[in-house]
Amino acid sequence: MAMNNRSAAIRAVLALGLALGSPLGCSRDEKTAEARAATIDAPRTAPPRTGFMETEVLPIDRIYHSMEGPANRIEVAHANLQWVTAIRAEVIDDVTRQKMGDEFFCHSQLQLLNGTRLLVMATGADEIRFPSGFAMPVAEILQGLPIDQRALTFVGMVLNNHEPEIDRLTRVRATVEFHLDQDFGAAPRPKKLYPTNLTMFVKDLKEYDPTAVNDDVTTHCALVGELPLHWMVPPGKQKTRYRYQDFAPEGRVHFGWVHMHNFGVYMRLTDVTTGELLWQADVEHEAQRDQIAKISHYSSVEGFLLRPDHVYEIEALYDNTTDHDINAMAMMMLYYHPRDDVSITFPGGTITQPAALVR
Ligand SMILES: [Cu+2]
Repeated sequence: MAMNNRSAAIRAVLALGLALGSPLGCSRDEKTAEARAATIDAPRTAPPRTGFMETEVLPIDRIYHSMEGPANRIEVAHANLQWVTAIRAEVIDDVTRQKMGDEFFCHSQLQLLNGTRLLVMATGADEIRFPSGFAMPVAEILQGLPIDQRALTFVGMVLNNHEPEIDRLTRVRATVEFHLDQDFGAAPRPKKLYPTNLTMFVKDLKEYDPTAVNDDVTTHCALVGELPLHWMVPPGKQKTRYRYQDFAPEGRVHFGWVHMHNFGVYMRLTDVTTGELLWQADVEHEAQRDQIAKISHYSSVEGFLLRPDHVYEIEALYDNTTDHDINAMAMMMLYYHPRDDVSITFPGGTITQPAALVR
């Protein structure tokens, strides 16, 4: 995901809304003692605060395919993002301020200066909403970094696959939902979620060795750029797989989504050590044109276990129903709660590397 450099003009546009809920208080009602006891243990459910952030203007005046569109990065204020529970991104028309179609949205993210993408949204997955009782401690993650690294940026990229005769000024806007720590009073805090990602890597077709081929999987692909994470799919079906181990501390995954391009069918995650299929994201396409409508996500209070001593495998299926090559990616974003509620920070600059543990 190549981006513009960090904008020299730092523009903090995070507007902080006020909590809408009434303060938590005691009410003299008819509840039984038992019901009251249950209420005391429940986490506070006051509605979250909301904030907004927007890129600079991004003109769309021709076809831009995935990863090719205009993009912009701004710095956002992060001190109040103490417990982020949801974020949603959309492309808006800068003149009318109205939301445009999802087909103009490529991706958007909240990112650290070292490149770590904390919260990412992309085509077909424009909203992250953690299950109840979970949140990302964004401000705390920033506090765990060296002082010159404590900046949070917001990136948005637009695209246009369908309208060659277009001329519009757009922006990517995100709405973030969060709580201040003080909002919880004496109540328990949410369980902390941290990001990790599993990217599909392929081998360059130039080094193809037919003796090492597994017949149900494509191991070598024509690369789009230098990196083996963006490749071409010839007409027909193509399945790729990649294995990971020790990519995150032990914990449980409670939210996940995947990024695929048009003609993606599914991406799935298997615990090879136990043989268990942990989850599968299915891609829905629009009926009338080549456009992802929606990609299913994973969200669970129960979650599934990640262990550093287990081997995990991602598998992606594409079905290119056109008569020409198309380009592809497959990336799985997972949000996990570390065992023993340890705090995680990301000094290393990439979230595919094991993160540093801070107790
Ligand atoms: Cu992509």
